[in-house]
Amino acid sequence: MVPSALRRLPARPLLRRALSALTRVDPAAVLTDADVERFSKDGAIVLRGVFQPWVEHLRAGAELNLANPGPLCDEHAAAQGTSGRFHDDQFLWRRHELFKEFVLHSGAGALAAKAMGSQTAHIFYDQLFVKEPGTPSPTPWHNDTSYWHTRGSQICSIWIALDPVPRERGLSYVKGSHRWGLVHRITNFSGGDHSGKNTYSDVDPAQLPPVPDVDAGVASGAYELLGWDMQPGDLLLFYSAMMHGAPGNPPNSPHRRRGYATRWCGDDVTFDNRPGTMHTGWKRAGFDNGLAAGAPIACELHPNCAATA
Ligand SMILES: O=C(O)CCC(=O)C(=O)O
Repeated sequence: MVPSALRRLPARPLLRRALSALTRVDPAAVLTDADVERFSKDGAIVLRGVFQPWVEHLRAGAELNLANPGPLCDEHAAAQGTSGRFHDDQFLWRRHELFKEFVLHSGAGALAAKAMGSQTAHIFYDQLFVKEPGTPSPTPWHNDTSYWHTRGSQICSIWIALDPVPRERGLSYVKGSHRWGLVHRITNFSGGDHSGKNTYSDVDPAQLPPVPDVDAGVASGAYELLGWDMQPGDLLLFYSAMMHGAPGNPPNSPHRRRGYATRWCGDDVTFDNRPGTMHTGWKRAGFDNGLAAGAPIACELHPNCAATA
C-alpha cells in the first residue's frame, strides 16, 4: 500500500515548482542578535516554526527514504536486536530531488552561516533519523566532531522536528560543551565500532578518551542539560562539538519521532584526514570529497549554500 504521504508527493517537475514556491528562510527575520549570542555561549538553541511550511514535504521525503534507503543507511534497532525501528540515513540530498531543493534553496545554509558568523555554509551532509513508537534504542551521548573528518570551529547542525517531540523524548545537550575541545572514542549508534557501512575501527580506540559520564555529571551538578519541547517545523541549531544524546521512543508514545538534520561548515573548516571518522565509510559508498588533507572543505560534495537563491 502506498503511504498517504507519498500519495501527496507531486511528480518531479511539479514538485520542483511546489517547493520553489515555499518562502526561502530569511535569517535576518528568524535569527536575532540575541539568538546568535546565546548560540555562541550555550552551543545549542531552539528556533520556533522556521521550517513549518516544509514539514509535509520533508515527511513525504522521509517516507520515500524509509521505503528505499541509501548506501549508508543503518537500522540501529534491528542491528541491536531490539524492538521498533531506528532508521538513520545520510546524503539524502544526493538521491532525492526534494532534499536537494531543501539543502540548496530553503535558506538553511544562510541561517547556519549567520549563526556561526561565517560568510559561507558548505553542506557537509544531511541525515534522517526516525524512531518509531516502541523503539527503546537511545541515541548515545556523543559529539559530532568526534565522528567527522573536519577541523575548525564553524561547524553546526540544523535538526528539524517533523513530529511533536516532547523534551523527555528529544535531544538534550550539555550546555557549553562546544568549548571542551573534546575528540572522544566513538561507537556506531548500533553499539559496535562499525555497522558494516559506517566504520570507525581504523583507529585504536585506546588512543582516545571515552565519552564522559554525562548522567553522573548532571547528577552531581557539574553539567547542565538543555532541551526543549518541539513542534513540527521547529529546529535545533547546535555546534558539532556539543555533547548530546536522546532516549528511545516508548511504546505508549502517540508520535513517531522523525528528525531531519543538515550539517554545515563555515569559513574556517578544513578536511581532517585522520583515521576513525565517517570518511572511511563515505569513501567506500562513493562519497569521497577528493580533497587533499588540510584543504578547505569547499568541493563538489560540499558546495556553499549560504547565498543560493
Ligand atoms: O535524532 C537523533 O536521535 C540523533 C541526532 C543526532 O545525534 C544529531 O543530529 O547529531
